[in-house]
Amino acid sequence: MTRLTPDLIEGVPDDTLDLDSRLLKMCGKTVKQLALEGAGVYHDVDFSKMRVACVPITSGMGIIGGFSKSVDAIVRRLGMQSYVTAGTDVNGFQQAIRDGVDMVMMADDAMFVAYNVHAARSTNNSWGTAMGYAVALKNAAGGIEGKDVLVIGAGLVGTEAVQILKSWGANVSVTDIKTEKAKALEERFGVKALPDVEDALASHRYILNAAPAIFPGRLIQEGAVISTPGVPHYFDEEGRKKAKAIIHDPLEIGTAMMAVNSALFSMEVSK
Ligand code: PYL
Repeated sequence: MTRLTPDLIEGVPDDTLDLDSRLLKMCGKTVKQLALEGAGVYHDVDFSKMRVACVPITSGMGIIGGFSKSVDAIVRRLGMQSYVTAGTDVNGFQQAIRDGVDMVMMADDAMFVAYNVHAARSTNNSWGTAMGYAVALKNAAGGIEGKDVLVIGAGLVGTEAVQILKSWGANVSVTDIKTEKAKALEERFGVKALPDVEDALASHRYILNAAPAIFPGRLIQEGAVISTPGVPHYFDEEGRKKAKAIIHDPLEIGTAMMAVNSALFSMEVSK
């Protein structure tokens, strides 16, 4: 998973991306509605009683400036109560537990989890990002069953996305510059591995791009629907003109998906 940098997430706390209005235009849903749908819930849920602590983690490459503040803001936009602990690492985790929170959110260089204290269960960001962007793609495409869908990137997010899209009845192909990684998913999940990334992209209308790659507009189909959590994120003018929708944000959709899914572990909600 590509490591975020402060400049990529600086707009998240104040939602300068205005993500909901962009998603409503492309998918007809808000971030919260997409996250609820990813958790199998098709009605609104009041999360105002959910208390969340975001714990900064200093291990490995350390704190990313603005990361905990961004997670805190995303969770608040879902209607949950949230704060960033004064302490970091185990100290911060202990503070959260002593405060009696319902959920702890924290990330090291390899894993970002939403841990539900009552259910003693967590949801991670790889699944959350894959699910969130798959739900966005399904809505922007007006349904995905029976449609040809390409997943670019056979990493942690792509591997989850392949399974999710296949479970919805899409005809899933997967491609990766490391062809053996795509082949491994073909063997594991019965999807189709395509050896050439550029050919694969040029021959698909519905795409979930989970790779840290930038693609020239000449490869984008007219009317393409591209759900793309990958960072760095960039599409040239030709690509932006040809695509019907390009769904992207640096952190919010994946974080909202994992927070909603984990919160629901300990809530009685009709599905
Ligand atoms: C979770 C993000 C989504 C994309 N890449 C992932 C990433 O950058 N992970 C590293 C997160 C480190 C956070 C740091 C802190 O500030 O607590 N340990």
